[in-house]
Amino acid sequence: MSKPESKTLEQPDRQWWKEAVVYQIYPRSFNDSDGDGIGDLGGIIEKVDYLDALGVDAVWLCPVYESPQADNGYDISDYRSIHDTYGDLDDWRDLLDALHDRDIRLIMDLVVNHTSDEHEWFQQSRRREGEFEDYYIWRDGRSADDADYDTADGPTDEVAPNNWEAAFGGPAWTYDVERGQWYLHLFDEKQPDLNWRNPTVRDSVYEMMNWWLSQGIDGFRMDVINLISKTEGLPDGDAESGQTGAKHFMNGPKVHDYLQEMHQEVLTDDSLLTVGEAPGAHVDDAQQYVGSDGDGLSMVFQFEHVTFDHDGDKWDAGDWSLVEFKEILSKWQNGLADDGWNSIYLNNHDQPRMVSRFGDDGAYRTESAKLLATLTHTLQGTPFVYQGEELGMTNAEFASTEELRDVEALNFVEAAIEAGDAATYDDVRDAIEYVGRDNARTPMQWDDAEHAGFTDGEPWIDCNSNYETVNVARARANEDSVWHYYRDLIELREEHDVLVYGEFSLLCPEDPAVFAYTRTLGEEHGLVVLNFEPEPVEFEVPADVTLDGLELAIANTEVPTTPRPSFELGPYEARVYLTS
Ligand code: TEU
Repeated sequence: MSKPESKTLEQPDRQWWKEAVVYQIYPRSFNDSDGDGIGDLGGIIEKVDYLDALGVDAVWLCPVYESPQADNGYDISDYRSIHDTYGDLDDWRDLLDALHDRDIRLIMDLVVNHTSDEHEWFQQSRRREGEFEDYYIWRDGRSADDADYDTADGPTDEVAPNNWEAAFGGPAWTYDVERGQWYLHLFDEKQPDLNWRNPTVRDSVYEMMNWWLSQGIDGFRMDVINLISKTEGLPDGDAESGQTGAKHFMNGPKVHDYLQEMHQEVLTDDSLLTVGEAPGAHVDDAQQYVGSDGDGLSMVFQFEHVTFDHDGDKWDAGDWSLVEFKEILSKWQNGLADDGWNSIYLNNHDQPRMVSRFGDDGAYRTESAKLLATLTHTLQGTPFVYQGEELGMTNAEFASTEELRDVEALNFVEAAIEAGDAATYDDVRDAIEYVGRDNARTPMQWDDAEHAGFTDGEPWIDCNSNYETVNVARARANEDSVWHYYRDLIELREEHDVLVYGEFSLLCPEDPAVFAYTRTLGEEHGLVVLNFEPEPVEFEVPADVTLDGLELAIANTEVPTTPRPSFELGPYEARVYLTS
């Protein structure tokens, strides 16, 4: 099993994971090899040459571990075995070898803020068996008289220990009759939070991580890793916007201690790519997670640029401005420029399809998909390509709740109707179709055969109805497709250090339509100009930006090869000029 030679070059701050483009695979929806309608490891192995042709350097594989699938695998019941629908450990090793044979690294998803309630640890904990008694966060209930909130479940005249809310709706506590106490779950009730204050829990996690490293993986994506430390005493949260209690579990008091210990116990090899998913993290938090004197993570997934229009509730998303979008991304570019590193993404398995969210999935689907790809591949940071975005896959239609699969969406619809905020599903359908997570989980579209070539069986979730025109086979046959544009961007980034290591500088911050910036690395310069509007706009290059030596490197339409001091940009037009 050959492991790709590290591309670390002579300069000390170079790392393969800074120069890499990472491809995210949501296994359930990627490719089904055995006809059960659910993607699997065999299906991924069938597509490794596809990944190689696209030119990606690493794969982030979402969870394939044993799980009851309450949250599609983010509820793990055995960290060291493979969910049988996906295959087994031999299949997993075959995938690892197939990727490594093509110099593609494998990053596994690490979900250790919580486990499944079907994990043996939780079963032993609820029975108060030995060391497992304190593996999770158990508390007695609170007298209803002492609380200004109600909790429907649990013993009469008792409410949950505090007023925290779960991310998927409802209280963050569930009463367990067997143990006679409440347990904390920041997500679904089938995802009990581990007690990270317990050193035995931490040791068990590190032992498991080291085992996976011994299998030959190249790093971890760490699920909600900034939630693992909760405020001592678990005090009530304020009724601030968003998830009640968040300030007591996001970037908590001991999170850096735990991550530094994890680094010491598991992650001392800095050729590993470690990316911490950090909902609610700001730049100053990230500087502690990734900085040279921080916790040792390579990078984090921040959420500001995908939640800034939520207005406290993701289902209210939609009213956003390019000026604010630019301000946020620039803040992160500059905030981690000197010490640390950015991940760059616009969608994933939790976010809607980027061309629908930030572009135009109608008349200008191709142009705007290429525009957004130009942004993600020319900002400073590691681009993460989510399966299907390289085709310009779009959000889907969900005509009824029967077509939904995601626990978050299903809970939202039920709660909205129960609370009287919606009379029927139709009253929340627009919100579901704009930001629901199922948009990203419709099957990968391989060709125009039935079920988009994803499965010979009945897919676990309907395919997007546009698969006959939006699919890999059609895209690879068309030199002008989004797919070829991604391949060209990946190649361009590989050939030009300025796109990886160059300093970012935003131009025209107040321009409501154009996102423009320069990249500078010694004598190498780059100018990126992106029109985020469906109409033509005039762009004036600021006088202090040198155009000397700049040649067109890539564009999503026919444009002059040398930049002029001012020019018109067509609808969703993207241009990248570089010094040769
Ligand atoms: O997501 C954490 C997280 O913040 C998301 O729940 C996000 O806020 C929400 O989905 C937006 O609608 C991670 C995983 O990526 C997600 O798939 C899991 O459901 C979640 O953690 C629990 O493990």
